[in-house]
Amino acid sequence: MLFQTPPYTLIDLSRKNDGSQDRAAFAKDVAAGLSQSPKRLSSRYFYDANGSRLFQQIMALPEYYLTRAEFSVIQRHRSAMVSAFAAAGFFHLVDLGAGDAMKTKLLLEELANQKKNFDYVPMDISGAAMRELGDDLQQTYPELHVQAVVAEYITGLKWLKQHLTERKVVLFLGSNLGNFEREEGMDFVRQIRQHLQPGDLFLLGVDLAKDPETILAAYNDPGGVTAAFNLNLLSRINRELGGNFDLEAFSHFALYDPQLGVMKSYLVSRREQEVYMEATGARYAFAAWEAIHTENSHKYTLQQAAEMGNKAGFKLVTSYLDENSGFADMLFEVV
Ligand code: AVJ
Repeated sequence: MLFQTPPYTLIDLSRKNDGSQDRAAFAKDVAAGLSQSPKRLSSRYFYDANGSRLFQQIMALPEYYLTRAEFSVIQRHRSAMVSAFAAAGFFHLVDLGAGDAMKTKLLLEELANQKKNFDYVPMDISGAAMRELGDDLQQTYPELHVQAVVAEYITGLKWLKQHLTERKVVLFLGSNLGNFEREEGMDFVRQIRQHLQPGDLFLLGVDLAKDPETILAAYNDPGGVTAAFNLNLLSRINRELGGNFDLEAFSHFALYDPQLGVMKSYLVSRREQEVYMEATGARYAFAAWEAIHTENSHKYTLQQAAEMGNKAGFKLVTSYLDENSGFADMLFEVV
């Protein structure tokens, strides 16, 4: 579907209907995850309206260094980034999981100042986010050509390959790769490569391995915002699937494995209990202190991330770092 709202275009490739398909898929995933041992729920379900608001609050926490670190990477290096992006003339700036594009706006500002020739293609699963961003950019940069795409990553990449023929610079910022398992992450970088052409660029935001205490604190804030974010998954199941989770009977627990470089989050059942879900008409039993795994946030070394890019068919151009060398935006070129 295509809505022309000059000068920005909204391309909606999301599964529409009445949302019942999405609800059924959600119910199926939750039922499977709660029936298996060990129990798990996917972090992709964190982001309903409430979860997105809580994630915004996380980004503002002093402990959650990632957002500020990447902001600083871009602030320090945006002039060089923009020169690299525009080295071969016109390009499509593609922003995977753009959200409110808080960090990308620094690049847009620099691109506008340097009068570079490009258009902007933000992609996100949230239609609301893309409409807000489109309206917002229309105000700030009335001259900028924006094509906002509402889609899941792979659908968006396919659309890109089919519809945009000129040079592309793809951004995948915010350590969003971290939620994938190592193998899945590798696979995803390969997918990105397969939807690009030689000469195209890929900028990957990577949270680097660092002091385990620093990492742990970012996912275990004393004010309990991260706990609320994690527990929202259970509230969402209550709201959308007719669950009867008692939120008082579960606690957020986070741990970092410094050898695997992975931050893991859990919801721990504080007592033996049963939870009922209307959507499946089934009950799910929890032993006392049984945990549900809800999220992985993988951390990489520069070497690991470079190797991943190389294996996928990219060549590392350069790594832009923040002042503490804790976060990298790594620029890859398709070979
Ligand atoms: C949005 C996936 C980058 O893993 O750091 C923040 C999500 N989870 N606190 C991350 C998150 C708990 C975040 N990402």
